[in-house]
Amino acid sequence: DPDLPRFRISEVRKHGADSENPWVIYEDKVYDITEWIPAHPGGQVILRAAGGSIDPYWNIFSIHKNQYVYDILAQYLIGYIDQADLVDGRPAQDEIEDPFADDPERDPLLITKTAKPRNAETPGEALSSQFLTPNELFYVRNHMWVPKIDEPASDKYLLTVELVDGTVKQYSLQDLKSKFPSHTITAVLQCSGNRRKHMTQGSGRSTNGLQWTAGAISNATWEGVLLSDVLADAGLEVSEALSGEGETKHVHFAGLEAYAASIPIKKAVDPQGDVLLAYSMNGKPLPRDHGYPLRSIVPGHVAARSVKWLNQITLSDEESTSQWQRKDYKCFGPNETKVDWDAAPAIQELPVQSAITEVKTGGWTKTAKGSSQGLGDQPAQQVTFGGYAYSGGGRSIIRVDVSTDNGKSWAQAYLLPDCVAKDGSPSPCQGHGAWSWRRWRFDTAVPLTSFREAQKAGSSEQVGCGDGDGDGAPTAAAAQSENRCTTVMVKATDDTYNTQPESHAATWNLRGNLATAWHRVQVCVDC
Ligand code: MTE
Ligand code: MO
Repeated sequence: DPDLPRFRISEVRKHGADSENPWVIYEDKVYDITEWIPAHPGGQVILRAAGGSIDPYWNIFSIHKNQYVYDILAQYLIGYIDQADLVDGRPAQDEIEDPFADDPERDPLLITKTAKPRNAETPGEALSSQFLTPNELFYVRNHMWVPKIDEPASDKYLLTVELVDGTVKQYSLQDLKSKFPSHTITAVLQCSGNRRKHMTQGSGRSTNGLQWTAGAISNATWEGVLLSDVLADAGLEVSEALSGEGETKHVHFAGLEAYAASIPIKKAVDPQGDVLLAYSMNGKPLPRDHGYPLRSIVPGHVAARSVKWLNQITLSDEESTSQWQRKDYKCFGPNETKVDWDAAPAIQELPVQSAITEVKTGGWTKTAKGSSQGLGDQPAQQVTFGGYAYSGGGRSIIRVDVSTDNGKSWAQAYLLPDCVAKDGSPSPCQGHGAWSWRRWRFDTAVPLTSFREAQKAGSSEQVGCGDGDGDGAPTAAAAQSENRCTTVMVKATDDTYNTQPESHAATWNLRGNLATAWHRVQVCVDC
């Protein structure tokens, strides 16, 4: 409609989130979205774009690239951007806001997968050198920008709790801290996509999602209040909920930037479940990247349920309708490439997992005469390796098996006593389940023949490594020649005797979720 008015961008800016009539720009058009806000499925989040261009937000929420969404927007058209503010028919680039402009600074040691939104994994060394991952090295998985909240969180930040009957109660951060006893647990968060890259490589099939290696997992101590205490205060009949009767079947968590997910009520009110509304991480206020000022922590479950920047809890008879609940975090058979999302349950408790995060080669030694490998008196390479093992649902790790000869023989790794009680029994560290990972180490001397055999693979070629002085260890000169490699691998078993699958091909799924096959790493020597 050419008769509609033209607006300068400076005029649109006055119609930001706090104004009576929020406007947005899409391409060269101006819309008054006042009436759309209450009806918008993402709720108030559309206000994030108010006073500016909606394009960069819609690039994040790809769901909007749909004709029906443009049709809705068309109803709110009020005019066009003034010619003076257009370059090639679009608002000048520097007038378009960067949704990520307020994101926090991050530690350069994190391994960045995508910068906007921020997705970064914990470096291998930091995964196993400490039991608790330092806050600044804890992996980051953001679907959108990091909401900006005044620090310290004022009473402007409110958590809203809504029961099935529509009753609403609100809590400031101060209310939560003063009304309810604090509770501390140590728990792993693991993304359902952890090790997705291993699945892609191991199966030789592509997967849809961030190609994480073994660092989309971290462990921290969380302090907060029990979700069940808050739900009881808000009016939920906890005993009824526990019995499985009653209308409340799911607890929805929504974050300030529109991310949302849910957990079954059973987990939420289980006295052994330890579900927290956490405000502290490793003794410090939650960092912005990890949900400041409040997040849910659902120990033993996939991290997608531990919702950051939590501002709304809704009790319901059904699961959250968000794509992160109904799609994305589900698995299917390796043959299923066109899937019925509704047919598969959402991932909640995680299966058993382990990974090798450090491998160090040391000096040369000899295998003992009559050693179990029957190789007595062979040159052998000292190798130390370590990593983590973890299982969901509070199940503890009972054993970690390692192989240094591509799975021909196995031995047991040493489990670090991070969570072991004084009487020697494996006890959960702070909490009612084994919510933390177990770190493990394995020191061994790998006979040279293991390296040779792995390399030989059927050929009769004999590879010489010795320098003739009788100890069999390769010299610097011999090391000039060729790399000889062997594959070391790890698998863990939890207290239900569930263990990891041998191959990624067996559990391949189009989203690359729950990549838990034996983790294999090549170790090479020069000889
Ligand atoms: N909560 C909000 N509000 N927004 C998000 O993007 N990502 C989820 C979960 N909670 C997410 C969220 C996913 S998929 C993961 S793996 C974890 O947060 C990551 O938590 P972290 O960044 O603290 O490691
Ligand atoms: Mo995730």
